[in-house]
Amino acid sequence: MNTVSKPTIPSPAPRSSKPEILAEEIIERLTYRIGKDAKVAKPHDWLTATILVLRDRIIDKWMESTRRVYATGDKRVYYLSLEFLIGRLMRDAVSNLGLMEQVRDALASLGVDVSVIAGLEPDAALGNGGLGRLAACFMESMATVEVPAYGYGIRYVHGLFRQQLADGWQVELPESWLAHGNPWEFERRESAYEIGFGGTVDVVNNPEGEPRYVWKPAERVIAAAFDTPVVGWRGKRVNTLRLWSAQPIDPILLDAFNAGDHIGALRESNKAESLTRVLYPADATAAGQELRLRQEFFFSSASLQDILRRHLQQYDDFTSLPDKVAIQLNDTHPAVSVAELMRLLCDVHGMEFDLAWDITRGTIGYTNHTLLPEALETWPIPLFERLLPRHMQIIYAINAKVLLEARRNKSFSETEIRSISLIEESGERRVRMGNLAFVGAHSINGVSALHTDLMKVTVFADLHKLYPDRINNKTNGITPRRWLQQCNPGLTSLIREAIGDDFLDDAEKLKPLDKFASDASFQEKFAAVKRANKVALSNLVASRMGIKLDPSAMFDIQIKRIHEYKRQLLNVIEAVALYDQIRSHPELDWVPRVKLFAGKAAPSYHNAKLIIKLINDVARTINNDPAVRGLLKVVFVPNYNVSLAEVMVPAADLSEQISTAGMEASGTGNMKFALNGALTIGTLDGANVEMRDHVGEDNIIIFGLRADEVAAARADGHNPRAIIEASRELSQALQAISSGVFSHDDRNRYSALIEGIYAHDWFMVAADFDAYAQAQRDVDQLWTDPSTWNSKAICNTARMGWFSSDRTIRQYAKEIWRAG
Ligand code: T68
Repeated sequence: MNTVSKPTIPSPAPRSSKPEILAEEIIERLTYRIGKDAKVAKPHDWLTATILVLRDRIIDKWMESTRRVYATGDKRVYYLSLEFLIGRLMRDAVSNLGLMEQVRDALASLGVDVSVIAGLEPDAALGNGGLGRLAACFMESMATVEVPAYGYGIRYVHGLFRQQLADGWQVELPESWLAHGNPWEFERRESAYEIGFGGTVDVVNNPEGEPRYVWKPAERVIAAAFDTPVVGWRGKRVNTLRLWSAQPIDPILLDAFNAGDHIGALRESNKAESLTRVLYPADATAAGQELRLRQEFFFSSASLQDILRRHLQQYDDFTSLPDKVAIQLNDTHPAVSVAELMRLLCDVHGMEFDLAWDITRGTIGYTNHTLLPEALETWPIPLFERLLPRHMQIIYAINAKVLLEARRNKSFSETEIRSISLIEESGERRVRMGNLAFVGAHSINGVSALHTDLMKVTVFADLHKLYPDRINNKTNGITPRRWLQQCNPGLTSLIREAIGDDFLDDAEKLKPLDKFASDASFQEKFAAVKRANKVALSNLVASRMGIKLDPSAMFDIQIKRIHEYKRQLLNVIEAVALYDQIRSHPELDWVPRVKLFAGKAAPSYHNAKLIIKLINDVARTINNDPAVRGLLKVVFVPNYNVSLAEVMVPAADLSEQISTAGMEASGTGNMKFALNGALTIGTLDGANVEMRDHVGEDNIIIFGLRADEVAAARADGHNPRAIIEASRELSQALQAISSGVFSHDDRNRYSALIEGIYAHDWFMVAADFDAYAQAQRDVDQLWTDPSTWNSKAICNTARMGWFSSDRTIRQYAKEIWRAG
């Protein structure tokens, strides 16, 4: 043993944030870390140097946050998510550290424009849509409301694909956000774990108790940790986003290489690395492929091993786990964690099954994000058994326990018991991940009030009957730092002038802005900010697409994943109907509108891709028709991502939230737009319902069938053909589209798509069309009175504070995690 006593190591002096010092340090990093002379440095070199300087300011606070949770023994929250759609990080960090001006001045003194280099940062798209973006907002809010938290996910080499348009069709290109390195991340070599797949399970009988099971995996890979700091507002706390990367145990098989098998020598290595190479690009559908199950298990197991190691470092055993650890499963993607935590506790740490089960349920919470049947994950038993033989046994054991409980409770019918089972028995036998997550969690939450109510009567009706206290609601939220302060600095300054700074720390303190809704001079300033944001978006559209927009027209925006239930199709059919009206009635005073769309379609989702093409076909025809006289423009902006949303959201006058009622779990884009002073046209779906309650029904345009009416129409045999025949506008628009008016090169391109509306209209496009078109004309009417429009827009901003993700996180912390 080495007996030399440990020296006292001094901590580095805290960093100054004066612009002169920042500038000096930027030069220092540029020279010694990047190896570039300032004279020849390129904008991306300045960006990296600036990030490295900021990082140092974050590290001090990061270490302090880590020390604090060790000292206090506070509960830690672990957010397990296969997706984190974080976007760019520099502006977030600068703004939350309160260094906006200092960094701008420091760079200016070096002749560098901060906005130019900020635009070069890659947009980290480790997610598909709302679910991934929610995880990113939650990370920022957990740091802000000072919940000690870790996000756990996968460090995909390729995030969501880049979207290009080729003749109006979506084309997918790889996205390589790590291509030039990532100055935000730290590799943690000490935090690496072995993850197994396949193999066999040995049973060792134990005369003193339960038999011991030993899983002998056939394959193993290493999960290596990469940490990114997440800074809360005013730098209060810095939490960690830990992303796992798969690495081979043997990087190269030298024997094979030396024997001349150069490709075979790398086979293992390639196989390991392919595990975390790409994000699955489907949202709202279960991927169903083996690699996906491997990804799910890989990151669940690595995260749980890490959590248990950290717990044991600080506490004696795992009986305190539910008091010191909360694990939140973001949808069912990490649901295999239920079985893996059981395995680690029982097989690795020797705990008795029943105690492990209590601890597991005491620790895990599960958030459901969808009711869509095609999105509910199930895995074929043969696949599951082959890949995770021990987990399959554990799932059977859990299932036996749960079904026994249901059978003891005499009120359950055989049908109900079948629907509670973790195993789907009809047809091919499959493991139901939703049921596994439900029974393994003490809390199951939905993401809006309506969605939570529907969960109780649809997917989880029978499990809810068995465990009536578990389902609860946590309506989604968005971080007002990124989605107001950073993306809309003009509006932020205006609000500060009017009501002071309190709202910066508590979004619900936007309320006093209500008083200014009818103030004519404030309305003017509010409109001027909106106009400036519209000019900025117009410049972006002009430079990327060569299309000129008129910023005085109404900007009507629908941006989100392309999906039939989100009904971009309803929007574009209405555009066709309006086009028809404008040409038929040139004498009327049409309100000039720009209809903007953006969003990606899952590469395998045929109809979604066809809808993108339709929007582009319609856009070409309308935008080039002189008879329209510029009164209507349709634009599909390619490659929607977080950074594009940050420009489009502040520029919207009208926000389209028009999903078929009962199908959008919550929506979060809806909240971003309203906070930035857009009026919403929407159905009573997801969080739109609660938005109406908050902003007031005079300040939102609601139309269409409600969720119960949609269900009733579907059950009673809805007759879309009759509805279409009764609506001249709709039948003409559908006729035009399906007969090839917008697709001369392929007249039948849209016949099947439109035929679906006539035949079944599953998404209620025909059913809601007239109500939607009428609502749009009401919107036009409103637009002609700018003072009324602006006052409603101001009310939206003033009353949206409740939708801050700080509020959501406080509710999770209090009611689910009992932390913070
Ligand atoms: C979204 N879900 C909901 N899923 O659609 C949206 N799915 O209403 C809600 O606001 C949001 O979650 C946050 O709660 C998704 O975004 C996915 O992205 C997804 C990804 C893979 C597999 C299934």
